[in-house]
Amino acid sequence: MNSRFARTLPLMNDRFGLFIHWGLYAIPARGEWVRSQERITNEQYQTYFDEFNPELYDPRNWAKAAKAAGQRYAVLTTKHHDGFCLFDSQLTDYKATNTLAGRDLIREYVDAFREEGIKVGFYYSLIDWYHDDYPAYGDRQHPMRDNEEYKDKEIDFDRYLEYMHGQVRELLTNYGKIDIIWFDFSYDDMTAEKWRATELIQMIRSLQPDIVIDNRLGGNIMAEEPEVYAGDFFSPEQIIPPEGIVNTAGEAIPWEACITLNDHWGYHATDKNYKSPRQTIRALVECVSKNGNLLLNVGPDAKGEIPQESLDILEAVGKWLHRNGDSIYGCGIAELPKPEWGRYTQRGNKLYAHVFDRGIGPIYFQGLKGRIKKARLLSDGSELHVETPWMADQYSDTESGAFIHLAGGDLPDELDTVIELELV
Ligand code: H79
Repeated sequence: MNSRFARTLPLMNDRFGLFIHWGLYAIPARGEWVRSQERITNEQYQTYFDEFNPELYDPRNWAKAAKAAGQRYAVLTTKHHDGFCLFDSQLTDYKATNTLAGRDLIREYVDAFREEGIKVGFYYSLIDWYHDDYPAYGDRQHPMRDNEEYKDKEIDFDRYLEYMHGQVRELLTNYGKIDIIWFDFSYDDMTAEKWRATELIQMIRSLQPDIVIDNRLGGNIMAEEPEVYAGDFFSPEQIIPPEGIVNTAGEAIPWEACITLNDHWGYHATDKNYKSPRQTIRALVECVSKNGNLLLNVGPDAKGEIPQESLDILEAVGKWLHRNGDSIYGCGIAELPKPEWGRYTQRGNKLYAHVFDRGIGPIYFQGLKGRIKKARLLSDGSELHVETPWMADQYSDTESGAFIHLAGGDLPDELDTVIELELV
């Protein structure tokens, strides 16, 4: 990774974070895009502002769940596309402080996650469906995009930019050291200098020199000489890049896949299409094996609690990481190609074999003949033996490989069995 991304390195060692989408849309419980999909006006949406009363909101519970899951950073929606602010902004009345919650919910989030030693990130939506000066009619995302009443409305986009920049200033001034700012998102001509991105980045860097910024303000992070606002990491959504990410010069680019546990980011009452713990663990392994992070999303409900299904998955991943975290934290792409039976991750001379599918007989490691100093099962530390199966020397295609015997009929851990190989 080139020096341009030096700032991003600590976050990339963390590998696993918690994404939290929470706001007024938890009440209709049909996902965070409900306003746009159902063309809900500000007036109609106001009922949710009036009702918002998250009596069970205690971010210490969220932080404990994240900690137990093995997550080392978190990113929470300070404002999503609907414009509602969880923080006590001086620039709007459309904020949690003015709801029945009656307080700055971001303050408590920051305190709770810091308390658990988890890095703190802010999601901030560039798009704003509440602000009068954000383009509405004809904007393909906006709830009022085809509402004739909005057709001849005059807007002053500079006023929106002042508001948006001002809110970012508030967020990066009032809550101490912030580790990540996660902007969402540019589209069509709503990108880069439209956001006055150069100026915005200068302000952000001056307020928070070590903060890590995503690549959704626009620009091209893949370029050899990216714009100042092109971001610190690449941000694929709902997909793990097939080949990892390199720039046009072939250099590795830091990246983070954001993936939600069901099929919505915000709370959805009937979407029970959850990933399994096994899929989730393997997604994390896949990201790390390609030099990426996983930002895994939950959508707390209107009362402020993370759905039980999501908590169960987080807990299972945490149990696995408790024993197998050495194969994730600080690890990245391995020096060997992807093996037939699973994936590799690597940290220095420690190579981690994630065995997803063992077949029968010993497990074969192409290219590792004479290179394995020590092999053990990572989950319990027990040693494993490198062996030469009967007549193996007669197969020309196994000359450079090593075999390791793993006891038992099937894999010891059906989620992901990890063999730690100390290489010479
Ligand atoms: O905050 C989360 C999403 O709300 C936001 N980014 C993540 C992190 C986002 N989701 N989708 N998009 C951005 C891209 C836009 C997708 C759309 Fe659609 C397709 C908008 C309208 C059609 C998805 C499907 C949302 C509504 C239907």
